[in-house]
Amino acid sequence: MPRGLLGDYSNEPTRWSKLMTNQQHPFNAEPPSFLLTENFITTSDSFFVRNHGAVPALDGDTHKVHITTLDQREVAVSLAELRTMGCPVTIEATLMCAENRRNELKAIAPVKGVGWNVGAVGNATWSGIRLRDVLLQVKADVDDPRLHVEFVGEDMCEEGGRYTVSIPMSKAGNAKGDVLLAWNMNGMALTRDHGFPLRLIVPGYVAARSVKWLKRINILTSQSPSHFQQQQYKLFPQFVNWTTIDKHWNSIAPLSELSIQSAICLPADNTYIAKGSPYTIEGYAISNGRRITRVDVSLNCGHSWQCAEIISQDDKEEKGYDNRYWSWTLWKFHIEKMPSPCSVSCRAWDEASNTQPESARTIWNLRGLMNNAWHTLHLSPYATYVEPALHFCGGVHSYGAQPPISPLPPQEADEVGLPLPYVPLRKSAEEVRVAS
Ligand SMILES: Nc1nc2c(c(=O)[nH]1)N[C@H]1C(S)=C(S)[C@@H](COP(=O)(O)O)O[C@H]1N2
Ligand SMILES: [Mo]
Repeated sequence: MPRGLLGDYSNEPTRWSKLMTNQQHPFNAEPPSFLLTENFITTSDSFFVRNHGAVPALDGDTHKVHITTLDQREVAVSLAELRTMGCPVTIEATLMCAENRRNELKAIAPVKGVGWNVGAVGNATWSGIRLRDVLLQVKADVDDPRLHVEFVGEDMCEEGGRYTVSIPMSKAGNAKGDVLLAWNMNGMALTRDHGFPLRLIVPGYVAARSVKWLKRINILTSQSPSHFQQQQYKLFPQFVNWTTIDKHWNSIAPLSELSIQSAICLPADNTYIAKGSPYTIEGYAISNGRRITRVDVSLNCGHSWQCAEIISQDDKEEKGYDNRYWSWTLWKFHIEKMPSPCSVSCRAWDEASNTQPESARTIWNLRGLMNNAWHTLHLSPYATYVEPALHFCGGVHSYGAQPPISPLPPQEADEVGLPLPYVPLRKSAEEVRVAS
């Protein structure tokens, strides 16, 4: 089989050994959580990788992007030509996969797909030109909110066909949408895993829309009909299962903007911290471009909260009242005397006073997407525990692809009065008091 075709993984790039592999083929990996908060800008090597097929081997000198307009004109532009189609810009933006924190949903009831801890997120600088400039050059009507722009990657995906999605023109052609055709990540040419030689960056949207190895741009009058737009990244209600899903594909909107999210990166879950010792908890928070105004931390399952300290936030540019805080916010919370064993929870707030739901159980969905529940860790009373991140560095852990398994059928769910098998995630105040 020639290289780079479906199922042929013989020409994958070399990867950083500390990435934790969630799936080998196609490659899906995230950094150990404690590395995420080390830097405001995530290094390209430690940035999570979410691939749907083998990584294409492309030549930046000969690569062309094909643009098809509404009236079916097609232009093929080389990367050198593309660079002259607009002013070069650099933005800082966080990419977060809609599958981030899927493992917590898997722990509640089976979910189809690769498992992720809290690391399917990273913040980088991206340099390129604005998509709007290119759309204007090909005379697309950037002010027509009914239009959509479709993007096709070079990669052949295991799901079938090339990776293809779309975004609405109201984002693609918006001067303040900051959608980029990017060739650099953190000041260097994109690495192969992150889309060399050209990728789309759609800040504030689920990272599934930031198409890598960009091959085609098509102006459409409706959303892309592709599998990735119409099926893979949809948030279904809890009662939808794999038997009934066919009735629901059309009524559910594809994911677009991110919701508000925060997670604890340090310590890892189940870490042992000696009772009474000082400890500084760290984590990230991100919303869909809205500024994070506050992060709360609770040591008693949400019975009371304190405010974390913001350590870095995207404030270098004058943002005014535009919701363009595309980068994550990093925060820390110092505890003088750790009441170990205990639990630690976090939740973020943004400028629109959006905050996160209390429990992952209430937002479980069969694809395991968009888990933004309070992030709660349990700190172990035992000193023998090995931090999983260290334990698994470079190794493959066992969250491989899962067969489709249905949650409780709706009628059974009704009988128990709950949408899902009940897993008590919260301890009562009394249990917490007794344990500490
Ligand atoms: N061509 C192509 N683009 C793609 C993907 C892909 O598999 N192929 N995966 C998408 C998904 S689901 C995510 S989360 C991001 C991941 O970007 P990264 O691997 O650079 O972190 O790329 C998106 N763009
Ligand atoms: Mo994703």
